[in-house]
Amino acid sequence: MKKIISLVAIACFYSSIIFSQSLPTPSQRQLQWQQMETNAFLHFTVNTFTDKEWGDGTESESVFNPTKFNARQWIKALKDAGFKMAILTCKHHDGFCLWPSKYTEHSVKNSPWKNGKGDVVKEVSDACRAYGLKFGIYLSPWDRHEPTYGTPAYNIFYENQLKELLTNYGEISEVWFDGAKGANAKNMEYDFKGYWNIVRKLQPHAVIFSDAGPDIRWVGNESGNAGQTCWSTIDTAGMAPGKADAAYLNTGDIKGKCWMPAETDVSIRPGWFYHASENDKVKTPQQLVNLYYQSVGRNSLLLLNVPPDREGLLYETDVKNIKTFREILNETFKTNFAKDKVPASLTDKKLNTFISIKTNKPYVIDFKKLIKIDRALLQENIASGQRIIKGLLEYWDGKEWEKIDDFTTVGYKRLLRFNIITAKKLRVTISESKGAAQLAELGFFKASSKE
Ligand code: FUL
Repeated sequence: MKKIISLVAIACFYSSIIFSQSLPTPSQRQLQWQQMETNAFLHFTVNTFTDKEWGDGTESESVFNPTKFNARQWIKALKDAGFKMAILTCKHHDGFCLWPSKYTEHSVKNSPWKNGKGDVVKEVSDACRAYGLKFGIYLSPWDRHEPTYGTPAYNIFYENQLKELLTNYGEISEVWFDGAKGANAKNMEYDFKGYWNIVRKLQPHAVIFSDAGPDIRWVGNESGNAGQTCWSTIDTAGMAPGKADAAYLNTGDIKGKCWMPAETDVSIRPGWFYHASENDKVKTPQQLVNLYYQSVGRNSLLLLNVPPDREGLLYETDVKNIKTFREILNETFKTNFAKDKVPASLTDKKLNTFISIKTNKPYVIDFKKLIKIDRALLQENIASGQRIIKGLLEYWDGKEWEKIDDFTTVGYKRLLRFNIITAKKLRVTISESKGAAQLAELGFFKASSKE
């Protein structure tokens, strides 16, 4: 564990010196990742057929038989719903591999599906390419089937599997290292440093997720809630996958020296895997919209799990709800009332065109006519670091300035939801910031009635 901690700490120390005089800043891959906003998780394995959440590794390969398997149906549905990447559980804790790995017999090659000739990883990665989505992999370190688990030989086994996935399936854009491990699991000292080196070498553009980064951190819960205050910076001392302070990860750290934005992973269903008994518990489009505000709207990224069913298809309710979710968001954010009322750089949807705002110098937007709004959007030019600590949004009621809402961190994106107000003028005041704030985008909207 010590090795991992020092690897992350050294990387952060150097990046803070190289990229900025004082503030930590994102790497290119982190910057690109954050702007994807909504990605999808695909949990699929023997559990789908045994109705479990955690398989114990004794499942027979014969249970895996998705009779109508169609990865293109999954990815088309995700594409239509605006998701930018799909991350597949290539191997979950049960050890069953969705690709015909050379290193184990516990895989699709011994299942009845396509007479053992199928490869889910290939079909999903091909479908992603066909529909223009990025593709990411989840390879559970905790493996309840593999006999070498608990010995140093397991690290070699794991690295071999990682290499198969990183070399045979084209571009991989995210690698998800799950820290989960059952309370009674065998002791196992994972060589995370070695795993991460392999990712860097074979897929240098991929972001690496774990509780403790090194690129992306966990948000600290599985309910879809980034902190109201959410810094993209943390300090990784004492942290490792499976060993992290959830509350600290949730808010990040204003003083953190390491740029490591939070990813909010949450399932569209109560469980991570498909269970027919949960078909009437699929989150509604409105609940999904709430998740968007609570994650992307708080400087995080939403990784929404949409698990395929036993036939090997995304279930109709899930498909319908993600589609409506996107339609609602598109409608809400269609008309920005700030357009043409503020410098073009604030509404051009580019982070690197911005205006500098000094603290406690209110920035006034005069619409010259009455407008009705109930949503606000702020974005920082995070390439120069995350600066805004605190701010205030007010409207002119004809006599004086009235508070609409106050906020803490902005970072990549801050969305504010408030009761509808009618006003001719608004003003934004940044009351605390690490130097001048670099405001990249500003928006005021009237929410869709379907929210
Ligand atoms: C957890 C796992 O134990 C769950 O099964 C799921 O994969 C979730 C995303 O991560 O740690």
